[in-house]
Amino acid sequence: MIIKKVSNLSKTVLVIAGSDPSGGAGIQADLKTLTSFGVYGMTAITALTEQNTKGVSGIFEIPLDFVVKQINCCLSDIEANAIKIGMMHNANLINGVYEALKSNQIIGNKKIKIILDPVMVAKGGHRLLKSDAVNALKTFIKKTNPVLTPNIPEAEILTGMKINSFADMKIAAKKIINLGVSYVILKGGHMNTPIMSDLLMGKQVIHQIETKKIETNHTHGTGCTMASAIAAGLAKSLEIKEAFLNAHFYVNQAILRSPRFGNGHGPINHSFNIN
Ligand code: PXL
Repeated sequence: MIIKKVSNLSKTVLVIAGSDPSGGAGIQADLKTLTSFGVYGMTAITALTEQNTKGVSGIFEIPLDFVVKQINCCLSDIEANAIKIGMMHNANLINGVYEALKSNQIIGNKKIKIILDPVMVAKGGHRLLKSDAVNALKTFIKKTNPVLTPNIPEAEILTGMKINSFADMKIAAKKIINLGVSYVILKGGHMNTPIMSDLLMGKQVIHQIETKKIETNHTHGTGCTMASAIAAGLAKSLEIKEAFLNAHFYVNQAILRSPRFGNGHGPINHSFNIN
């Protein structure tokens, strides 16, 4: 006899991002995070990277038409409750992804949130976004009104200002709102202070979480993970503040419980909450 059980999976996220074969960042981190939040993940891969915990040594760009085919085949079959976007390495790809989201009626659809992690440089310094593509990314932001999740270096590039304090973070966040985002989540992990702060800002909300900085090398993929955790929360229709608090807690705990793999910047523990 076949016993049918009720599925505990009802919400879905389409991730458009690059692959990290070492499993800590990129698409691999995204899928692990979504799974641990009980959300079904689909992927459209923009690039394959050659990397491990010691750094990125190569990038193989997937041709735009095949990235678009991946987006179309997912969205024409399975509805997405949120779209999470990570590494988009050049202007042509950024523009093509916009057109694909538009033709699938994602743009302007209030029910489907877009979470954009403006990935620019990997931990070891390898560029994941070509320097001449920053303007295309800004145009993409203006046209898609995403929830944007920059870290400090990315926020500095997007705003043209230096960020050295919590007060600077607030000024930068306001400037980023003016780029057209619906909410900005500015991650403060790059600040050299014993207390770090993550900041959520929208036109009507502002919320700051302060935590003790964990001194560790094992933080590979924290950016991708944070953005996917927020996407999971928004796919489940949580309010942005609750999605932000849950995502911050998840990343913090996953760092504390890192498996200490590899010889460089090791991965975090995406499955600490699954047993
Ligand atoms: O964390 C930024 C990032 C995003 N996407 C891919 C990556 C990295 C960092 O290494 O490899 C594919």
